[in-house]
Amino acid sequence: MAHPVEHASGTGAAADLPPGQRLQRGWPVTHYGPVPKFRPERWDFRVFGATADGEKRSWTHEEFTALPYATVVADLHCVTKFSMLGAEWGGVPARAILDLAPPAPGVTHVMVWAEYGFSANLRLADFADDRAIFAIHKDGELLTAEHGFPARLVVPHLYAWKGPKWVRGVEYMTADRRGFWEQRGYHNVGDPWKEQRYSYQEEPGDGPEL
Ligand SMILES: Nc1nc2c(c(=O)[nH]1)N[C@H]1C(S)=C(S)[C@@H](COP(=O)(O)O)O[C@H]1N2
Ligand SMILES: [Mo]
Repeated sequence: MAHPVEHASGTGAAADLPPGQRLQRGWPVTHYGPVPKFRPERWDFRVFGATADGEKRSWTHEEFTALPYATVVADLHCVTKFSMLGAEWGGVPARAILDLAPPAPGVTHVMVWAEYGFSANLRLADFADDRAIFAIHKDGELLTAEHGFPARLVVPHLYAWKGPKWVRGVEYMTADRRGFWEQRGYHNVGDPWKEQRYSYQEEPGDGPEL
């Protein structure tokens, strides 16, 4: 079932910057490791873990691009302090994945998986946010390889590392577990408006023991 996503107002004004962030001209490329080569015939997007019916789901690239589509205007805030404002992301809302492959009632968190084993954990509520989207396009153009083609997650209200580029699937979890950067010193929640950059800032309840 298609789920409508509101167009949010991204004004691009510097006043919109979370604390400690600065505006970046252009769009830098930031990631760990090499840019994966996209092979459409080998690509799939999987949902696994604690699904409602106990079954896994997977979509081929062709099927994935035929899923419900929406656009969201949102900013990207890198924890290394640059922000890119007001991009229009087009793609498959995270909500659509939750509707098409529902999680079991006990699911509290998700792990979003990408090529080469990169991962980011999210609270289910953050993933289910109306503005979280598996972007395929930015400002009407297909993402380039270095920016995450064929799809990247964008979670506008969290730091950008919570949005894996080159995504391959989602694991539904009944307990929290740290993803790639969350195991390597970044905050388990990652709210830029609270400046939750590093794991040493975590408070009880923010994440599992390191
Ligand atoms: N697969 C993968 N996705 C990733 C990362 C990464 O290392 N690997 N880095 C994240 C970080 S820290 C940021 S700031 C953004 C950068 O996206 P960009 O290169 O399109 O600006 O991608 C995020 N997604
Ligand atoms: Mo980042």
